[in-house]
Amino acid sequence: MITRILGLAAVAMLAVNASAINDPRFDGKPENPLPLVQLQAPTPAATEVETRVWVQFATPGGKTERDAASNSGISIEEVMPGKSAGIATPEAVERARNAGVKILSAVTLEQRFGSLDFPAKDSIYHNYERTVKALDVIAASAPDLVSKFSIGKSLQKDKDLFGLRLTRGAKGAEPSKKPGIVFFGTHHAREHLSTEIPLMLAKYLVDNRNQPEIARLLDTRDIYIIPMVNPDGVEYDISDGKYHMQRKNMAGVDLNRNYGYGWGGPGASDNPRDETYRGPSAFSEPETQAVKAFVESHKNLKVLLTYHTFTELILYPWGGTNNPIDDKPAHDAFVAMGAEMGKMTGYTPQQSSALYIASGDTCDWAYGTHGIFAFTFELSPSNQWDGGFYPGAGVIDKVFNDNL
Ligand code: 0X9
Ligand code: ZN
Repeated sequence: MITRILGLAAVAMLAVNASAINDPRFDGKPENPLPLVQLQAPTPAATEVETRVWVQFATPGGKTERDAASNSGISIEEVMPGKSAGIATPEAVERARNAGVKILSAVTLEQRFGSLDFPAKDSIYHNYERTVKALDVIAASAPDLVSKFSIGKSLQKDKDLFGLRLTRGAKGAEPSKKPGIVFFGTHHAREHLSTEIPLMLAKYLVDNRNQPEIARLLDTRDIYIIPMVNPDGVEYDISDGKYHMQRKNMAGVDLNRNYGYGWGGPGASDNPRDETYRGPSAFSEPETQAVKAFVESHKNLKVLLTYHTFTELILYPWGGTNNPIDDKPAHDAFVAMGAEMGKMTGYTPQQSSALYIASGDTCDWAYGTHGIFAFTFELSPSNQWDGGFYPGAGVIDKVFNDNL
């Protein structure tokens, strides 16, 4: 059923950007102005049909419209002056429109991203099997420093959520007395770069273990690296030689709305069809349950970093409320750490909710429940035109060095 055909004027809003020419996904051809899609409502018989759209909306009030879009179930992926864009079901677009958000354009994912074929040169990215092998190789290369462990199984039960523990003088995953840090990758399936960066970090630490600064870190810190929290989603995203733009786990839950602090609040949908579906209850998913159990059993964790893509941001709590953290020393520590890491990376530090309000994310829970200094890193690229979720293999080394 056609619910609405968007106004033609919106076509003009989609200017061709020259940088798209350099984007491997566009086969060297600049992007043509995009047609507007007819928004399809789902029919029960057509659940397999891809009806999600890439939607652009106006943000004359900035965060006001971003929050309204987030509250309507749009997963916001790109924030620009005066407008933002993301992925949404047709119903979420309609809800946003009804909430007063001006929709500038909506095109099918295929129209926006092409056929999503997995480019041969992206085969350097790690799927689940290659990730596990890489962890094995790193662990075997330094048995005195590295232990591989599992925090639990994914929803589809056949995949362990593996991680590496790097420290001198302790084995397995049992916490030590040293202050701990944990790095997570790929809560969101399509954000493949967020697997690569923590994986490369593990290898870098091992390869450079004799450099004085690294040796000091391995001596005095307990470092946990869990590069793929949502392996079922990752495997689905790259199945059949195509990208599927998968965000959620295979139960259709946005794992970054499923954490237990402020769960059910704003910016997280209660509609299972939406990109930002929070799940039936807090920690309903095996993947978030595994993270919870890991964090709860590692009281030495002081810092958590969770990698996402994209837009080159460093985000800290709160995400579920616009209020800043009450505890002034903690707030100031977040600001100082964000500023320092911003200088290192070139990324912009800010409170999560300043981007858009969203409840149930990893960091609100890690800090709110456990007092851990928790940051979401939105890796490169800085915008959709430079590749979005699928920026190609060529960016990996630079992004790693930026984040080192
Ligand atoms: O929306 C998210 O889950 C994260 N962005 S992403 O594009 N990778 O999906 C950002 C989470 C930051 N937290 C809040 N804004 N609350
Ligand atoms: Zn993400």
